[in-house]
Amino acid sequence: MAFSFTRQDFPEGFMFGAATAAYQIEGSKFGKCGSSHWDTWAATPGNVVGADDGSVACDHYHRYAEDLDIIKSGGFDAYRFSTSWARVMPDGKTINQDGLDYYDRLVDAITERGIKPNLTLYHWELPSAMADIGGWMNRETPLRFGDMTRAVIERIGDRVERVATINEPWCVAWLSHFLGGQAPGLRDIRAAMRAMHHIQLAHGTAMQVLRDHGQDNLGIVLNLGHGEPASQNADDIAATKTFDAIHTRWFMDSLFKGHYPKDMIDAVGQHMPDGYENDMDLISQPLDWLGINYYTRGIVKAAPEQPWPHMDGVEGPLPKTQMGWEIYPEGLEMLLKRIHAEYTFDLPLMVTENGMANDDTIENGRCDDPVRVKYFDDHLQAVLRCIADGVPMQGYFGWSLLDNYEWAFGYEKRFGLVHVDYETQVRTPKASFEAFRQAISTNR
Ligand code: GCO
Repeated sequence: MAFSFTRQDFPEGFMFGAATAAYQIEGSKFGKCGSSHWDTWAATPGNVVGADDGSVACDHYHRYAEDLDIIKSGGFDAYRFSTSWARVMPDGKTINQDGLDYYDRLVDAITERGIKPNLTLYHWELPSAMADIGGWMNRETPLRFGDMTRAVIERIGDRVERVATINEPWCVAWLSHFLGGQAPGLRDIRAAMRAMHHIQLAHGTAMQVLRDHGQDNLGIVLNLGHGEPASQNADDIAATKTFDAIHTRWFMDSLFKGHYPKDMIDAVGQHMPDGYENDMDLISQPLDWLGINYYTRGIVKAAPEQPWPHMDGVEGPLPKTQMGWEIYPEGLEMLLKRIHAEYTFDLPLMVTENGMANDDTIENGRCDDPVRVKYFDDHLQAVLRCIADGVPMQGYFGWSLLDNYEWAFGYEKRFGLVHVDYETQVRTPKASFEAFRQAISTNR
């Protein structure tokens, strides 16, 4: 099972990487890591499949050298990882030296293998101590995130290739405070709007700390929504515009135009924190690149009988992954071309996450995942079409290096290029990993 492309089909210097996140793979019970809001949310019955948490996960805390050897064996250029705030500052403000020591060892081990460390500062690992004061509903939290940023970048900033401030602010704020799908599991428009601003303020605050520290390769990672109307009737088209405001324009307008979208402020601006307008310059300071996470499209229909946003999702007809997400590579192409044309222009773009969950099994020591090989091939062909159209694509990261803790779905959804037996922690590279190795480890 091979891809239809090789590294030679991509521009010189295009980066192929594998991505993970701290809480999903490290093992939060190791290394004096503190409690996070994921530990407590998972402990509450009904929130997470099997009430699973990240206390052990893939034991990357102890097995990172083996995992980095796997990345190297695949010919990948880069490793995207995150630093857990709960590990660096268990009480939200006091440095845990064991935590910084771990990330120091990790970055050295990455660079020793000739791999580029791509750091994400926040991938949802909020210390319980910060949750205690209201988490992203409280303006204090983004300000304290600046302190965590400073602690991390002072320790490993000299060796990382690039830094992303926040992973998926839409998930941090909307999914977690309006839809209730992730920790802290709130379903409240006022909580959501305050979090939607404060997570952007956290980005701006961290950017300032990073620039003051001389960092010059900075970005943010967004899971923008590619929404399509369920029909061409006016209500569905209007609902899709609202979907677009919540999933895409809220972030892109604030980051690149210095204001939030008027239609959303008109609808729910009364729930915004006082004085938010004063933060917009900090939020919209220049980036060096933008990361886009893409998995599938959203199909939107009007729900006028419901309160704002007056919309519902619709299940689409296309083949789906283990998550129930449609496989739709065309959406990636449309999203990247739109972002390039409307917002980013010459700013380098990266696909910082793309991949699929599949009910992978080991048969005779092998893990064949032809559906994932085709998924990656089709989405990387979409990236090639964007490049051919002049979109400055700088890299692509497969999600994920390892099967791991898939948040509210626990460990039953397998996204890895590498299969993990959670009983034995044995890693087995899948056919999709081998397809990458064949395609990208070829010397130019
Ligand atoms: C995300 C997160 C990842 C998920 C992956 C699959 O994009 O939601 O960055 O942590 O595990 O996307 O849902």
